[in-house]
Amino acid sequence: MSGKLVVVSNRIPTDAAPSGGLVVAVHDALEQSGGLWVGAHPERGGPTDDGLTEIARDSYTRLAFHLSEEEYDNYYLGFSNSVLWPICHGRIDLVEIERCHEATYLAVNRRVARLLAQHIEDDDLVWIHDYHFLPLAQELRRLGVRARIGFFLHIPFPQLSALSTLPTPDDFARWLAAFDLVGLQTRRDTARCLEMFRADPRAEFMPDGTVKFHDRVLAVRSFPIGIEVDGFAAAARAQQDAADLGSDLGDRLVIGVDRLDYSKGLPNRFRAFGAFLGARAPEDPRASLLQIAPPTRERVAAYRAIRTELEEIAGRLNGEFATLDWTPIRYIHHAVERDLLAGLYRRSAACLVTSLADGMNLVAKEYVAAQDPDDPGVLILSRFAGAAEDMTDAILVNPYDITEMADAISTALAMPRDERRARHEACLAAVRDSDVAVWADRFVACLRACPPTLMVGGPG
Ligand code: GDG
Repeated sequence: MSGKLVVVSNRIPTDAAPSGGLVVAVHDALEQSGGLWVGAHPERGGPTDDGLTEIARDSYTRLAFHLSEEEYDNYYLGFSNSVLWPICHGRIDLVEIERCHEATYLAVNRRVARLLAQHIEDDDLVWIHDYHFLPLAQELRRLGVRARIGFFLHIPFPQLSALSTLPTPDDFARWLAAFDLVGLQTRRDTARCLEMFRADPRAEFMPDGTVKFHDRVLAVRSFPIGIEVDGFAAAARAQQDAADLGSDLGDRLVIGVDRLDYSKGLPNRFRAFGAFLGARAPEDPRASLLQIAPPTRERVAAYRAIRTELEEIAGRLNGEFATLDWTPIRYIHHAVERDLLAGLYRRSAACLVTSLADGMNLVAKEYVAAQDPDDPGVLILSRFAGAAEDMTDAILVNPYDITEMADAISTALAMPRDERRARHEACLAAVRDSDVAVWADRFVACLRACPPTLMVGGPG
């Protein structure tokens, strides 16, 4: 019998009843096991070396570590989001290497390990989330932690060649080898991770598919993340008429919802919508693109650049195609409330997900869950999103091919109802298979099944 579950993630919910699929799934898993959730304090500048601050305690406890402004800049915006994020998303041209960013990233992980280790018993299960904490297991092992430690990477596993961009490329494999279980979004990511170990002379493959790295053995598996399907569908039904969108959005709505991130392929999406508008005959129905793109990481230059680029494209296309009573692109640069979003998905005849690289993409799953099964809209989905691996009945597109995406918009808007229903049914089955509660249970069960760690330490 295992002890408690300990979860570590960069963001930690501060409200009593957290919302959002992943947060709810982790919350439920913790409630069952009476565990501990540790993350960065939402307010910066608190005492950085003074233990963990309790944020909430009910059926489980939430504890936060503090980041100074400088640590936030170097660890979060710097190494995490200006080195690891672009490397994992195949944008090594955007990598910004600064020695002090790397040093702070390692120092924050070392400190979190020290604060965390006091709370971990040998029979606990420790579940660490995402690229902010790649070296955390190695640091915990150095402190003698013997508990099983699992890692889930929410973003794509980097291509082998991109890893060479890291200041010390060999670190990546060593960091991962300190975990007992490495979970990835897709089979493709799993293959990439195994390819990295195969190319590493320090690694050896065991007959059962696990990887032996010095004196440790780790399992690498895919756990495709999903959403809370029934809850999201119910919100969409309840909210479908909630917002008055005005009359200038035309007859058909095409929706896009993304954090304003260069990995989401927004400029090409806008260009494709422009190409679709350019090919439209005057008697064709008017379609509008409703793009919701809340800002993120705005202090990183690449994020400011993408915002300017999009505003320019949207302005140009509206200038060219708008009429007095029709705005073809409505671009909203702030967050929309979650239930309202569910209703907007349901009202949209098509959804555009055009990521150039994406671990999974939950928007694709939310759109499918939100549809009326009798008269569903059509999902247009990038082949480069993890979601495309199992949602093969969406219209799959190459996000670098503007003409193909423009044609996909026309095809989606003209698609007969029978075909829409058949595609939706198949996509919905895939979304149900990866329901987020099932995802969390699968990961925790797999971690629990890992053989206990016998040797502590290993490669320094
Ligand atoms: C990372 C990986 C992986 C967006 N705008 C608003 C809003 N959102 C919500 C969406 C969706 C979530 O944010 C975005 O999730 P994605 O999966 O699409 O993308 P990332 O944020 O990049 O997430 C990704 C994910 O982790 C989980 O593992 O799938 O590949 O990159 O839920 O609905 N929500 C609200 N208002 C908005 O304006 N309420």
